[in-house]
Amino acid sequence: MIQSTILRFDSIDSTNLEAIRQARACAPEGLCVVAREQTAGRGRLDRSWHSPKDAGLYLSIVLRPSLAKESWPLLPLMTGLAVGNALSKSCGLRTDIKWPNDILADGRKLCGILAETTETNNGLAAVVGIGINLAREAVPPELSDTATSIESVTGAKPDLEVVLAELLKAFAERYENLQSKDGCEHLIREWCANSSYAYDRRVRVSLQSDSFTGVTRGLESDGALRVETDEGRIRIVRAGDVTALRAQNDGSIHAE
Ligand code: BT5
Repeated sequence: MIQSTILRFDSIDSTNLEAIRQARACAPEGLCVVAREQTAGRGRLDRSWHSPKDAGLYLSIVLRPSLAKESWPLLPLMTGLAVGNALSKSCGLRTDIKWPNDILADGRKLCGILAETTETNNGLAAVVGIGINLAREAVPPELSDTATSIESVTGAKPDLEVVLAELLKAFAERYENLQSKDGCEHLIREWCANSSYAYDRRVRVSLQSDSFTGVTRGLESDGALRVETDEGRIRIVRAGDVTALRAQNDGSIHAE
């Protein structure tokens, strides 16, 4: 099982960038970078992650997975499950997962996950970054409709160290399971059982240059989302944003 050495920073540009720098400098698997604040926290597709001081848990883990390359996209899905386990244990919180890996509470985003790969002298490494909103201040006013924090949901800001310890434990267990025999199939089943988005959810899928609506129909073996379009065709989504839609009595469709 991976043992995490924790490297702590008061302030850093991005824990993912630091973990990538460490991986290139031969950091061992399991190295975990944690920062009290990020000055250039990153989301997917060059988006930013709001990371004010002491309001969230910002961390990134260096991995050197023994998995076929086509299964590496399962790493962020596995991380989403680990976050769910950790928040349940440390805060008694029930969460949902929106494909690919937003952790939601009361339908709002509580945690984001960013997985990246980098070439190193020891082979290709993966870096998995996790941002969890602990306190209300983690959520900027302009995101208050779509984002939330543990403090907003439970009424109390949790102890960062308790959440971190549970997270590293859950992560190590799930990572070991993923790399065991039938680990990938097992992960897909677990993910589908823990996400209200896996099956029969009406969604809008926004791709870089296109968007369409349809109903979710489970995951492919590499974690891609299957969506049945309104024309009855199955589309496989490997990169994109998903928004839940609800049907109105008049037949029109609105974002939830
Ligand atoms: C993500 O991207 O959700 C991945 C976020 C990963 C953040 C962690 S923090 C530790 C590590 N180091 C990093 O530099 N990053 C990782 P995406 O799905 O693209 O969502 C980004 C969008 O979420 C933004 O465009 C905002 O709309 C929204 N957002 C930004 N900050 C947020 C926050 N604190 N809470 C909720 N939503 C936020």
